[in-house]
Amino acid sequence: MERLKEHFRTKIDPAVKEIKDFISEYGDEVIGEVKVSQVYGGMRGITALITETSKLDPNEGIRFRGYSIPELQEKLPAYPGGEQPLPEGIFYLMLFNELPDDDVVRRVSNNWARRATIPPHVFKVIDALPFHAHPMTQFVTGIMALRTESEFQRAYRAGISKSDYWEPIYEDVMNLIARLPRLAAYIYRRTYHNGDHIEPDSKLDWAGNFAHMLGFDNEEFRELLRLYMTIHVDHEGGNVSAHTVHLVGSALSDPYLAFAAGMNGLAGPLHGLANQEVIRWIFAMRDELGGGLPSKEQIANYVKKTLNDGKVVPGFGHAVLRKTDPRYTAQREFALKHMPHDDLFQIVSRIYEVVPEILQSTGKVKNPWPNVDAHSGQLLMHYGLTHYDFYTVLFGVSRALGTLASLLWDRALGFPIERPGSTTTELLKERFAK
Ligand code: CMX
Repeated sequence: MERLKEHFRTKIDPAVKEIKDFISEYGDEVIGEVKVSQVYGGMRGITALITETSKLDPNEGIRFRGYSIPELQEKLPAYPGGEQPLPEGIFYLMLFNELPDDDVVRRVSNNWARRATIPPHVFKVIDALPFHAHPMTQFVTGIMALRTESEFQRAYRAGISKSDYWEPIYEDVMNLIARLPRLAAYIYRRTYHNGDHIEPDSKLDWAGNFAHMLGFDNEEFRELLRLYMTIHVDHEGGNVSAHTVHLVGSALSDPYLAFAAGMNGLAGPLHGLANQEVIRWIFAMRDELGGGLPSKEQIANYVKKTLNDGKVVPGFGHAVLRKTDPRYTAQREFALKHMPHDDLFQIVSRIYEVVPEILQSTGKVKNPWPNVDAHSGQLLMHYGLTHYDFYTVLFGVSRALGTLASLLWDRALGFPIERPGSTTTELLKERFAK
């Protein structure tokens, strides 16, 4: 058994025991109440999931196994000569609850590089789609085509015992993560570069190689992609993509099925698709105003028009966060360091100065501050990744690391099929009329 897998195996029994003991001691304790308004309101504020990999605080933002983004930028290994954390490191931290050193991160990198080959039929399936199929459609289709490789599906058919589920799930999780950059790069080059594909460079790290296969061999862009792939990994368990992967996986659907389902959720404009919507919205504003750097007043008028038209301002607001998203801040710092005079960065900064006050003045938006998607497109645009319909695929590749690390733990811990109850308005009315 490979070292990483063996290491994971040693973690399972103590974790199972810890949770069993905890439930037997505190299983009847109450951790919250559920109001009628929450049941109608998208279950906001109800804690009903266990997700060990990360936790979101409304004011502080995300922490991965207890570490904030600035802490991880300091503590996680970087590429030689680089500054940004390597996504291999945050994956290791989320999975093992241990900070990795350079050696460990290299081992994860090499492990994924060994697993990265995609069978030819996957490319044929993608090639059967029209070029105008949205990149997220192509991405999910590719993941589903890759399902022929699922070790869990094979093992289950052969009659695997419950206690061994984690082993083929581990293989599927590692294989899928390893293959996603190649899949995503294939879609990008097929759709926007006449199918002029670029072979992987297995000497590079996972994100560096991804940048290379996309066609960006500039070291600064690689650093951006390492940061991007690190900050988008996970946002605790209740967001649509993470929750979907967990939910679908709970039916013992293998990681390919579960992750594809999560990606269908990420492709919604209120979730991951917001990163492309931000750029579309900014460009539409710029076009309407005739180009250049819009004034604060012009931006304010455009925001008000967006709201009056019954639309959302993409990149702003959040179901849990109540302050500026630290993932936004990390990207803003990258921009301040590498491209402070970039035109689009000037616009993004100005939007940040104008939007919160207007959203606040509506009296209904609970969080007027920018989220991760308000900034990511600007950074990609700067380096020439201008096809914004592709942006959610990048988000998705990163989101695999957190959701699949969680899924592996779900199976290792033997979590049951998810099945909350539902009720009807009539029943609720009867209950409270009494
Ligand atoms: N622009 C306009 N209206 C907004 C808004 C925004 N950015 N954010 C919230 N609102 C509105 C809601 O639509 C809702 O209106 P109604 O009462 O008329 O239905 C009201 O304010 C209250 O919503 P909320 O409780 O503040 O926010 P929710 O938890 O319901 O929704 C989110 C959260 C992210 C879907 C919402 O803020 C939004 O639509 N933002 C814009 C899209 C976006 O950036 N999504 C990306 C989020 C991060 C990610 O997952 O990638």
